[in-house]
Amino acid sequence: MQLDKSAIEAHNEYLIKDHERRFNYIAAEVQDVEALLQKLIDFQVAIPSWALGTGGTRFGRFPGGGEPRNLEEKIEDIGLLHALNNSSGAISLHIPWDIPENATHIKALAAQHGLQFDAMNSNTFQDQPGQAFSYKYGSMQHVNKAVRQQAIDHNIEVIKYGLDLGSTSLTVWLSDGSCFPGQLNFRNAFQNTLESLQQVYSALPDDWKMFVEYKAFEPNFYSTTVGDWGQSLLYASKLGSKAYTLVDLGHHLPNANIEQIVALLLMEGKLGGFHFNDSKYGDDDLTVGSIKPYQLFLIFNELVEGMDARGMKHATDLGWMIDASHNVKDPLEDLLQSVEAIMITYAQALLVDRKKLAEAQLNNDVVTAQEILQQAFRTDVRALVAAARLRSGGALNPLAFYRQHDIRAGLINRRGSKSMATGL
Ligand code: AOS
Ligand code: ZN
Ligand code: ZN
Ligand code: ZN
Repeated sequence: MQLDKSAIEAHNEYLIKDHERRFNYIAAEVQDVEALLQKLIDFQVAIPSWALGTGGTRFGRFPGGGEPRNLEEKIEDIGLLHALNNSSGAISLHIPWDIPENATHIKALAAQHGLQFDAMNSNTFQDQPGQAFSYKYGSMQHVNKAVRQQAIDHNIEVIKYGLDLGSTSLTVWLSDGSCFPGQLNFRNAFQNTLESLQQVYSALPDDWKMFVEYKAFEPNFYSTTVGDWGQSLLYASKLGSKAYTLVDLGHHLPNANIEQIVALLLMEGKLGGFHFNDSKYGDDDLTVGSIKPYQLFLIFNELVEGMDARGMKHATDLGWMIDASHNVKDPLEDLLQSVEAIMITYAQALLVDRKKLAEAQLNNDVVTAQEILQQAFRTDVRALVAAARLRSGGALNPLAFYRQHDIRAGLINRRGSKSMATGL
C-alpha cells in the first residue's frame, strides 16, 4: 500500500492557513529559521521492525489486527509512516525475526519507500527451533565455550545479512546475567563476554560500528553482564574504535541522570546511539516523551551541545532509533507520536541560547541557566516541525491523516484481523 500523494496535498491544503499563522508567529522568534528547518528535515529516526505489532507482557497480548505478517509488510508499514512524517526514513531489523530471504528484493522495496537499513539486531536471548545449545544460562558469558561460539556465529551471520542490505552497524543487546547470588563468577562472565564480543568485532567490516547496549535488569534480576554504561564503556573501550555504547532510555536504575551519561559518553567519543522510549518504572518501552518530556529535552540539550562541540553531524553521526512496545495503542499511531516527540524535542534543544548559557555557568548564575533551558523547553515548536514536514512532502498532521483515512482499517482488510507480527 502506497499513500496517495494527492491525498496528502489535499490534507495540507485544508490545514495550511492555520499552520501558516502558527508558523509565522514562532518563526519570528527564531534566529535562523531556515537553518533550523534544514536540520529538522535532515533528521531521521529509525523504526524497529519489532515495534510494528502489538507487544505484550507475560500476562497477555491484545493484537489490534492488520499487523505486518512478514518483512515486506513491515517495510510497507514504515514506508507509510515515512510518507506521512518524512522523519522515519530507516528501519532497524532483528534477526532471526526478519531474515531477508531475498536481500536484493528487500533492498529494492525499502528504496521504493525511501528507507535505509539502520542497525542490525542480533538475538541470543531466545532459543530458536533447531538450535544446538540453549541460552538459558547466558550466551556470550556462558561457561560452555560451545554456547559462546554459537552466539558469536549468530552475530557474524547477522553482520552478513546487514551487509547484503547496506546496513553499517550491529547492535548487541545481551540478556546475559544471573538471577541469584553465587550463580556466576562476575569476572569470568565479563571475560567470556569480552572474548566473545572480540570475535564478533574482528568480523566487523571497517566502515561498520558495533553498539553495545546495556540494561540494568530483566530478564535477569540479580546481575546483568552488560548492566550499565560503565560496563558497556569498558567493553567498547577494550574492543576498539568501531565499538560504542548504546543508550536505551529505559535501561537505567530509577532516577539515573541520563543526560549526564550522554554528555560524558559523547566527550569520550564513545556514544553510538539511542533506543528512544519512555518509562515510569523500568524498561516500560512507552511512547517517547509521554512520561518525562523534560528529561528527553535535557538529553537532547546535551546532544546538541556535545555534538556541536565535537563537530559532529546531528543527522548522521549517531544512531537514532526507537525501541518501543505497544500494549494498548495502534503501533503505527504510537510510532507517529514517538517520532513527533523526538522532532519537537530536537527542535527545542536547537533553540537553547548556548552563548548565554555558557555565560550564566561562568558566573554561577543558577537562576539564569535554568531560565535559559526552560525558555527553550517551554517554546511551542510544533509549527516548526510541521513546516519541515510540509517542505519535504509530508503531512501537516500525520496522526490526523492516519485517522481520517482509516489506514488501520485498510491494513486489517488486506492482512486480516488476526495477523500477528513477530516482536517483543
Ligand atoms: C531489550 O530490552 C533491549 O531494549 C533491546 O534493544 C531490544 O528491545 C531488543 O533487542 C528487541 O529485540
Ligand atoms: Zn533497546
Ligand atoms: Zn529494552
Ligand atoms: Zn526498552
